[in-house]
Amino acid sequence: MLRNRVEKPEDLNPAETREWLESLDQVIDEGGPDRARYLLERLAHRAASMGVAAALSPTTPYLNTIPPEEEVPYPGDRAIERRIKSLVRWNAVAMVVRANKYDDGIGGHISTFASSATLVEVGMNHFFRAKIDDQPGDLVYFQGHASPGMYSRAFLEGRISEDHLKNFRHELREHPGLSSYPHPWLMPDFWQFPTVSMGLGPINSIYQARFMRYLENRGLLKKTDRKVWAFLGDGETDEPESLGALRIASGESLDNLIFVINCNLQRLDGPVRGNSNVIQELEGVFRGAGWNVIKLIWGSEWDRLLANDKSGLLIRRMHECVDGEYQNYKARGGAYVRQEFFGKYPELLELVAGMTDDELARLPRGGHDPVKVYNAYKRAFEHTGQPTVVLAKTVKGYGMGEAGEGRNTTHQQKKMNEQELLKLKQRFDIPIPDETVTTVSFYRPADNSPEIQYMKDRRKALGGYLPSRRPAKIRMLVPELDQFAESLHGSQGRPVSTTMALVAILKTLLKNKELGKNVVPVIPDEGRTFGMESLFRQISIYAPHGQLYKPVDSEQFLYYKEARDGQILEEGITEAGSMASFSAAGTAHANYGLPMIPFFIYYSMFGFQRVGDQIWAHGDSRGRGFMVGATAGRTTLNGEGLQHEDGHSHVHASTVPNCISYDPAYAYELAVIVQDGLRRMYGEGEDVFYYLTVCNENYPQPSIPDGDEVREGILRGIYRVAATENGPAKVQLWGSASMLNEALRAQKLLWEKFQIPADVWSVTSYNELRREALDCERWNRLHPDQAPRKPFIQQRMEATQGPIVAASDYLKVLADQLSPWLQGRLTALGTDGFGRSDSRSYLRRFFEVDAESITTAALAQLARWGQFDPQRARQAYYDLGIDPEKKNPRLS
Ligand SMILES: Cc1ncc(C[n+]2csc(CCOP(=O)(O)OP(=O)(O)O)c2C)c(N)n1
Ligand SMILES: [Mg+2]
Repeated sequence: MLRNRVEKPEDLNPAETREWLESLDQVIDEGGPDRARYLLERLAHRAASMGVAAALSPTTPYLNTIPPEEEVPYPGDRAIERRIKSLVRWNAVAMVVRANKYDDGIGGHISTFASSATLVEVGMNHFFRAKIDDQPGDLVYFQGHASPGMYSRAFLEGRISEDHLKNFRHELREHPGLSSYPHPWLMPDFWQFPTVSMGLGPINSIYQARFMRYLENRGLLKKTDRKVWAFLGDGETDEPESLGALRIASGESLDNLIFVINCNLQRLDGPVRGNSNVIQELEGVFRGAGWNVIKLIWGSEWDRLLANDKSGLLIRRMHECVDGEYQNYKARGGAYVRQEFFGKYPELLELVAGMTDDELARLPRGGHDPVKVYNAYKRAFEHTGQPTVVLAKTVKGYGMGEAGEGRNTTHQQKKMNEQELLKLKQRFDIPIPDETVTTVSFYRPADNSPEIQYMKDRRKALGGYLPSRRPAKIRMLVPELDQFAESLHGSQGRPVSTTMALVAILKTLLKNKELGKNVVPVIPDEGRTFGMESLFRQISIYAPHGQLYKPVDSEQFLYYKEARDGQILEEGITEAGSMASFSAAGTAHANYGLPMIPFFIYYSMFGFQRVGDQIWAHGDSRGRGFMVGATAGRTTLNGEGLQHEDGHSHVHASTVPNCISYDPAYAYELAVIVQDGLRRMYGEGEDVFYYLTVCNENYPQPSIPDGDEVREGILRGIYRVAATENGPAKVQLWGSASMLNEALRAQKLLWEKFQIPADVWSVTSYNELRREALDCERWNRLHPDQAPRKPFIQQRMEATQGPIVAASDYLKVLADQLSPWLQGRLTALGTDGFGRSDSRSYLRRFFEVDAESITTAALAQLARWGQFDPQRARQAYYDLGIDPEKKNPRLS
């Protein structure tokens, strides 16, 4: 059955039913709704214990949650607010229509904001508070493609100019432009949250509300009644990210979170749930997940009809219709509504006999009725103990009439002709001259007009304008490098992995007086895998309700400790949730004025390729912090095989412009990188974030060689770790992370078996080397008359000789990125192909990145260069146990 309602069974004993209902009425009258709810719950329990399954439905009738008698009067001036809203509507439409008139196909959306204007305006005039004094205000996630509405309002508020509006989607011209969607990267003083990739707003807002509580519970932020509001599309709820984290919000009693779902019943191609009813479906989902649900379906004019309908048929008819039909009622006009909706029952036709077709067409939906919206928001705001969702029924393309109201094509409607625009003006009584309409001009009343004054006064009362991004200037005193002594001075022969080294660095930071409390470890259920369990006890796991049980390992010193002020965000198995926490923490300087330092430590395979879109959004958000891909490297994570062994995250990382990535081999490299990262992000306030891979292979960690050159090389991406002792090097061997050990072993093999001297280099970041080389090249291209700049990689390699063989645990393309600056010297070895379950030595042989493969590759290159006998080079494969005819790992 497609309909998501439970069909009502036949009433076998109406008199008995009536008695029960009357008793309930009496309870509500005498004891109030809470008492009634209590009794119903008791009844449901009793019924369940007697085998009456699912006695209560997850949905309530298709009516407004708040009955008219419980509504409070509207606190604002409705007439002036309507005029303001009409002006906002007009300029939003004009912006898109103009943009496409002068630049066909530039895009933009009209119909989405048309449907959500009242939802946004009521919030802007009465609820959304900006930062007041040092108190951060509400955080509002606006629906991304409703951006014209936000720009239009900002224009009326006097925050952006007419030039801005004219240059909507013209960001690159001489005048200031407006970005298509909310992008803090592009408009850093305006947008806070990049929401336009559907699903990211919802999940990020949940974790934002959670992080707000985390800061409060840890005593870092004063507790206030500030809220996180998130506007979602109903189609957007199909994204797994939208609904996948509802549990977090209810489980942690996030009554600081309010979702407003704009249920215009349509998405891009057509109806969201043509055959059923999206509001009922969402009600069931949210109620089941423990949220407070406020349905806002019918506008005030329906109250009278409902009150006058003694037959009960109106509610029945409301239930019978599916969303596809509701869409028709708005697209096809009043006569159609009379015939198809009310016409089903003579009693209902009678009910609306005194109404004109026009009045029937205009019977408003709840989301377009300011009184209803105000009441829903007020109740949501006051609700405690649970997050709230407001399910607001609206019309997509509201007011666009034949140009798009309720039409399947409306989402992409970007043009309206003069007649359609004039109708729009009439429809909303937009207070603008006709000429403004015909020329599709923008319109802003004078500063001292009642409309502008009202808008400004309301925003002033609510603390200022929104959206508005105001990052705190970050100038933290970051620890000097010598504070990481443990990492710098080697492990004295003890085998230690870079994961352990990272944990040691983290512990050092946690103890730091200046910034220890700002560190936010974020772990998706892999703490033990990475040897971090000692932190559980040391700094505790965040649990807003504390630890309500005696942990099973409580007898042990390092037990699983949860606490209300715990510092670790132990997320459970959700990389998406963890990434959302990482972003909330990494942007805390902008949203709360607090420079938090997140370390998101996870299985590297489940990072970039799993939550890449969120990482991209983190970059857009100008987020800071360290992402740490642990158990990295396709051949270094042995045993786990195809779906676990990451050999490409660094390639992904290279695509995010402000993500700085490193693949370090040694503990001291990590210390240098983390210290410099802290300096750049938290000392200097740079808008970058870091991606580090760490591995679980244990080997002795050397101490840092002397000299500034080493530190510089680590940070810029390459430095020499072992010069040959055996005469001038004929080959250059590059290794990264665990592969550096293979390169060192190859150096030995080359000398001992073939008397070829080689230098060995640690490449900490191919990505950074390439970026710098590209920057130089670009500068040279733009300045042909000046002495060319030399990329760092060329500076380092020009005085060396022989072929270069690079071995990494990642795709060959990672090293190949540097080929343009190496005059054909480079042979890249890497791990292209699906991983396998086996031990490291087999994996490295399979992918041809082990010492023997490096050695033979070097000999093969020397042979091609005429510096080594080709027959000997071929024989070397057999001598070193490699079958040159072995299968290609790329697709075997
Ligand atoms: C992840 C993702 N997929 C696809 C899109 C393209 N897209 C933009 S808006 C839209 C339809 C949105 O429908 P809905 O969420 O119901 O919002 P409405 O415009 O109806 O308010 C789509 C498919 C996107 N922005 N993000
Ligand atoms: Mg929609």
